[in-house]
Amino acid sequence: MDIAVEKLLSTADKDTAKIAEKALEGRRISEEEAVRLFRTDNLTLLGMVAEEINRRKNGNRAYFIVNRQINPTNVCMYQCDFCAFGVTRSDPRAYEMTLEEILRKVEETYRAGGREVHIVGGIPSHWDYSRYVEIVRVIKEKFPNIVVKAWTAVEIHHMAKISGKTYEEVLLDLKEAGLDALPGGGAEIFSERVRRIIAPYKASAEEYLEVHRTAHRLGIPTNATMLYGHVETLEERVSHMARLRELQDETGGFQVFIPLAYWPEGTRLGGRRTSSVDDLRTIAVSRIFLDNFDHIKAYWVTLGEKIAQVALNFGADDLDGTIEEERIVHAAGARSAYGHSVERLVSLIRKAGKIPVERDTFYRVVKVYEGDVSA
Ligand code: V47
Ligand code: SF4
Repeated sequence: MDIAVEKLLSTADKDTAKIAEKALEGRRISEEEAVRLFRTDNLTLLGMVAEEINRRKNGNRAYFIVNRQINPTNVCMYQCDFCAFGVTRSDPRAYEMTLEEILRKVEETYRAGGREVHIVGGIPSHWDYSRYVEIVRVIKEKFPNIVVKAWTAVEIHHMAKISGKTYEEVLLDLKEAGLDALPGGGAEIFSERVRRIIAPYKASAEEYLEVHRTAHRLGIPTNATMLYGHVETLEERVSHMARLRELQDETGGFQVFIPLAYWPEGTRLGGRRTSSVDDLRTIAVSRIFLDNFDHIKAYWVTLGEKIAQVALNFGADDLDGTIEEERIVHAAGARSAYGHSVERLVSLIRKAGKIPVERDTFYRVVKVYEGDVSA
């Protein structure tokens, strides 16, 4: 064990030290212990324990990907109260991209050395099933080397509803068209109580988990998210992570966990931004609790670049990617850039004291940026 961690453990309160030692011995902590970690005032110890666990999994490396987010439309029938991105069709801000517009964006990404397009959007009531499948098919036909990470579990659930197909049939259609992976969006918080307040109309927790379970069975890897910092309790955060940990035990199909800090501007739900301390606690507790997840993402869009750098020393090992054009969280007031160059991401990671590693969607190494950590 790191000497600094050992020293901190000897000065920490007994309760926190006991849970920390258990985690450092590689034993799984309970939901109740995770809540106690959330409540500890010893943020330094929490961060050091999470980082020690991260280093055992990922060494001194931190990952990023050259990718692009494409949101084909912001028209959405669900109107979740925490979301400032989804609008009605008659809203002056409403847009829908044509297939040609989408392809132009993929081409730009491809020419810039991009490896992944991450496609999610609103859910318009007038789109038919074939449109979702066609978007994937056309991209893959023109750019077979680009990984298509597309459609959240909420979108898959919606496709099943409008087509009368099962999740398995929908996912097989998409896979045949060229789908490679599912992003983690739409999870929000699994608690029924919270879902009724913030997102009463879209897919339930059970439906989200069943879509991911089915994808894993079909060999489609997926990501998992948690939107925190609105009306949920710490117990509800931990219970959310527990359901993901349980499914991961069953399938092993999740690649990464992504805590998403809530941004309130322009939303019906309103409220306040999360504090940086809460952001770092959430990263650290998730790293400690989710012992069967290899990666924790410090999503620079919601955290901001500086806290994302600190998070890389609080248990996270991935920054996401260049993104190019983030719209969902920026609609709710995020102050981070819309996208970053590779040089900027490499510099952010180096200045956080880590070795930058460009990865693909599946965490295979593309390029290791050895060299001066202070550059
Ligand atoms: O599901 C919506 C969130 C998600 C707000 O899988 C908000 O690699 C903060 O899931 N404040 C979509 N967040 C984004 C997402 C994602 C992002 C990056 C990588 C991956 C991945 C997935 O954005 C939604 C929702 O949870 N969101 N509104 C808001 N006001
Ligand atoms: Fe629509 Fe997704 Fe926004 Fe909910 S979070 S309103 S489903 S775009």
